[in-house]
Parts: sequence; C-alpha cells; structure tokens
Amino acid sequence: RALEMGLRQALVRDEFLLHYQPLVDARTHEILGFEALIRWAHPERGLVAPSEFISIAESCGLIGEIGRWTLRRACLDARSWPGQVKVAVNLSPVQFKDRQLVEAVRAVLEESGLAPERLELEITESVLLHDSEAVLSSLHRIKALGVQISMDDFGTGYSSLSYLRSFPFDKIKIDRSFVRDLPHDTNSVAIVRAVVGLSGTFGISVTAEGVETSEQARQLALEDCDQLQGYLFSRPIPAAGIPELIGRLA
Ligand code: G
Ligand code: G
Ligand code: MN
Ligand code: NA
Repeated sequence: RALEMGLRQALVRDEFLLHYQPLVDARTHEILGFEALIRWAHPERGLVAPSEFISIAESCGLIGEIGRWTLRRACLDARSWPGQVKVAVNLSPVQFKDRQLVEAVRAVLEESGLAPERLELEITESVLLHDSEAVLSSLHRIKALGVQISMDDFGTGYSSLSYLRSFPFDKIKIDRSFVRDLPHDTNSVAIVRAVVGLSGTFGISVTAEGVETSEQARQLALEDCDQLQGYLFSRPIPAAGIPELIGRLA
C-alpha cells in the first residue's frame, strides 16, 4: 500500500530513470544495442530495483503509465546514439491488456522520430498464456510498424517450442541460468545448442544473457549465438555513460 502510494507519487515527481546494458555482437563484441532497465530513485531508499516494484505496479494498475514512460524515455535517449545502435524495452504482459498499446508504440515512434527498426520490445513467455489470440494480433500489428519483438528469459517459463512457430519473434534471449555453468556443464551446452539450432530453422536470432566470463563468451560464439549481454561487457549504466562505453568497447 505504502509502495503503491509511492509509485503514484514517483510518476508525478519524475523519480524513475533508465539504466542501459549493452548487447554486443557475439563474434566481434561490437555494441549493437542497449536494453533499457528501469530504476526508481526513491527519496529515502535510494535506487530501487525493478524486481521490488514492477509486480506491484502490475497489480495496482500503474504499469501502463510506467511502461509508457519507459518506452518514451528510451526512444528519446536512443535518438542521440549512433544510427545503427538499437534500444530494447521490456513490456509487461499486463500492458497487452491495454487496447491502446499498439497505438502508443506508434505514437512514441512518431514523437521521437526513432526509426522503428531501432526499437526492440522484449516480452516474456507468460504473455502468451492469456488470450493468445489478442496478444498475437497486437504482436503482428507492432511488427507491422517495423519494430522487432524479442522473447525474453527464454527457457524459464512455460516454454512451448511451438510458440516459436506461432508467434512472430525476431529474437530469443536465452535466460542467464543456462549461461551460468558454461562452458563445462554439458547440459547447458546442449540446451544452448538446441535453442540456436531451432531458432535458426525459424530465422530467429539468439542472444545469451548473463555473460560474465570470457570463457562463456567464447563458448557462446562457438555455438553460433548472435549476440551477448552481461557483466563481462558492462553492468547497466546511466544514459550519460553510453558515448564513452561505445568508445571503450569499440
Ligand atoms: O535491472 P534489473 O537487472 O534488476 O532487471 C530485473 C528485471 O526487471 C528485468 O529482467 C526486466 O524483466 C525487469 N524490468 C526492467 N526494466 C523494466 C521495465 O521498464 N518494464 C518492465 N515491465 N520490466 C522491466
Ligand atoms: O530483462 P531481464 O530480466 O533479462 O533483465 C536483465 C537482468 O539481468 C537485470 O536485472 C540485470 O541487472 C541482470 N544482469 C545483467 N547482466 C547480468 C550478468 O552478467 N549476471 C547476472 N547475474 N545478472 C545480470
Ligand atoms: Mn529483458
Ligand atoms: Na532476461
């Protein structure tokens, strides 16, 4: 309850901010994009992580407004990055209940002037559980705008492999739990290999999350992952640090 009040005030007082974590080419480690990750600059508690407030925002009806704020901020920030660098924004499954979602995406692209191809929207498997006809329709309309769709945290949910055939994903992000024990754990290697193989069949690109060591990065490149993300390259950082990071990782 107190948190809910705080979240309402946070919107009014403009206390949310975005940090960005790079997505790099698995072979060259060139920066290809950044994932936007929300934080709440709480007046007393300091920076609050999304794990502490997103689910509350979802249950109290504030996720729509917070989600629109995130999308707009991310698109405005990305405008000032080099022209090929993309921005990835997480969408809550609850945002798909909003009939205006697709129109909101279109309007933000128009306002920001960001090329639609530079925007990726990340959704989790749980979005596909409820009213999948309506979700599918929204996803197709978002794709028709030219925006890319990524399946986040792949392998942690109710993953049905048939989703890959039925839903219009451009990218799969392999959850970090399958990256953690690379390169030695043979089960993890087998899972990565299977996901890469199947994705290739459907023309879907693969990003591995939670890459922390150069051994993991090397193994994932060997397994033909397309992109890598993780602390090895950078923690999530404020937008102001992006030009320097692009210079350093180049
Ligand atoms: O930033 P952190 O590393 O703690 O992110 C934890 C999780 O919070 C991420 O996996 C992501 O799914 C979620 N998250 C981060 N930013 C947003 C956001 O803007 N909207 C939604 N819905 N989820 C987010
Ligand atoms: O959207 P998603 O839930 O995947 O958000 C990414 C989350 O993973 C963020 O909370 C981010 O801080 C975290 N993260 C990013 N890179 C790493 C990493 O290399 N190791 C670990 N343990 N967590 C990471
Ligand atoms: Mn994500
Ligand atoms: Na993820």
